[in-house]
Amino acid sequence: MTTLAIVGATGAVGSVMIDIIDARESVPWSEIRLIASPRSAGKRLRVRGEDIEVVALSPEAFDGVDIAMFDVPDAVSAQWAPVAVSKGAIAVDNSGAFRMDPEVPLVVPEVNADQAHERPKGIVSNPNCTTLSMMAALGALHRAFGLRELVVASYQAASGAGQEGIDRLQQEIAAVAGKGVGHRRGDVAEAIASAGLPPESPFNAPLALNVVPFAGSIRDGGWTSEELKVRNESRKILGLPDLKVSATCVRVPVVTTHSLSVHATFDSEVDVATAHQVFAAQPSIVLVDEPEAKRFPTPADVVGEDPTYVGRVRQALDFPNTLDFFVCGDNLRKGAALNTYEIAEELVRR
Ligand code: 2RA
Repeated sequence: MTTLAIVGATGAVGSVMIDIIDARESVPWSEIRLIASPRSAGKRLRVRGEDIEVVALSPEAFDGVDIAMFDVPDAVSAQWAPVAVSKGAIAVDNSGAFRMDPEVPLVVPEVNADQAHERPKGIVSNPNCTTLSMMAALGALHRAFGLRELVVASYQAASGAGQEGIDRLQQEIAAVAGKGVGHRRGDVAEAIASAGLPPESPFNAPLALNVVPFAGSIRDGGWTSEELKVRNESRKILGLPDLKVSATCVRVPVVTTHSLSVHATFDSEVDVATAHQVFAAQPSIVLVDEPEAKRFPTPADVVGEDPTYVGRVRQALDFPNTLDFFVCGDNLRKGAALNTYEIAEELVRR
């Protein structure tokens, strides 16, 4: 008898968690409990053909729970994941509250599944979606060639900023569509303002017909929180505390699926054919790399998909032992709900 709880069940990622559970041929759970804020309590959601009532977050909500998957704001996780643990559950947390805690493993099952079983605080963290979108590919290459340096640029979807981000992008697109704007400085912003959208935006600049070189919040030295997460989380997941990492995180007008352009340098020699073999051997990667036939991954082809898509694999011309490639991963699935659920599956498997 194993009880799984979804905390944040009514949110964007919580809904994807339910979709993933629905799509599994079989599940190891005897009960699935849906937990959310008191505002959502009482709603009924269908999971594997059964109507389940959402219960309000409270200590009692964790009674009898074995594994609790959290997708809630950092402060809510910081407060409630330890409560779940005190009630006997293992918390699998998709917030930023515990990711860099040395006593909390940060797990991507195809890279470091074993670490899920060493959890002094009873909590396992799920990485940020930007890091996660490239981690299956990087983990596989690291095993083969030994990763030494990493330079990445992200192309992050609006849904990384939650439902508010999705709504804002859709409203901006509606505001500029058919207006013929984009030829004159400021005309995109004017069209958005004329449509009555508030000047405050989760993206700090127009996202429709634009790209925004800023995601997350500002930190020391001009780096953003997203860029530091890519650096710190990659080091922790790969077990490479001194890995050299430089990241630039950019928001693009895509609803869902983060992409990254990766420039990775290894200890040993690399070539495209061997890298292709490494990617092909990793079940969670789909290789789409036929540049002559104009076949490469794009976020529009990857949204709703579980695997990470990899393409444009090139041996760097001027950097020894270095590959350049492009990856796309659905930020709500592998980037959030799917990896969290795969951790829960790993925990129950042992
Ligand atoms: C973003 N990675 O894309 C963040 C969400 N956790 O905004």
